[in-house]
Amino acid sequence: MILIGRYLSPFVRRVAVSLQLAGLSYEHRALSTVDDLAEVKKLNPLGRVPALVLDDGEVLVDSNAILDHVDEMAGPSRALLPAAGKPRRQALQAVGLGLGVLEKGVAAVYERTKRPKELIHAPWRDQLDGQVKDGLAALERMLGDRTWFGGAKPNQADVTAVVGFDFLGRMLPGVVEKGAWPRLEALVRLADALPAFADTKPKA
Ligand SMILES: N[C@@H](CCC(=O)N[C@@H](CS)C(=O)NCC(=O)O)C(=O)O
Repeated sequence: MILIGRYLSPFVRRVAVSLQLAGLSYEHRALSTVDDLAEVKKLNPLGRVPALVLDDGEVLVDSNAILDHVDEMAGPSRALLPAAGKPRRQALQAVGLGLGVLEKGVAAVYERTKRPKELIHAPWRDQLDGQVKDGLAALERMLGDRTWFGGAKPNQADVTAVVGFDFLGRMLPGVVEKGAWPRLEALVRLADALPAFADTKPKA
């Protein structure tokens, strides 16, 4: 199978990390939605990444839908979302919060980078920044004193929190300031020691 998109995208990276943690091999095609838009659109009419091209040519888009299939391919012992009950509910809550923070962070980046300077709407930008900070604080509380959200080993809540926090620190350094979320920082350090995270980490 072929994973489409650059690891700079946290949505692409969460799929890449998940495939690697599940021990599934894939080819990586680092297409950009800016430079390779026409090619990306052949796979996803929205012109977004990630896309995952399966061996029979079927194309999956949207990281959540892709990860559902990754878990199915991985099987119950390696799936990154717990199968049922409270552990599954809790993991899905943390994933939902992590993705929400990421969406707000991406909107905050676009507010700064996609508009002419005089059209940046400061109250909206500040609201987005506040939502990012409040969401990270909630994630930090949710993690609490645990090493991983997943307990003894990383689950999908960890993958999403790590790639999301890493991305936001890189793209919004003035908002996601160093030292403000020590537990999430420790989670990233722990993850960086694993090949699945280290091999997909964008260069600084
Ligand atoms: N909900 C989607 C979001 C994917 C997404 O926003 N990808 C970004 C890359 S970080 C993208 O392709 N942006 C280009 C665009 O939306 O025009 C997912 O989880 O896969």
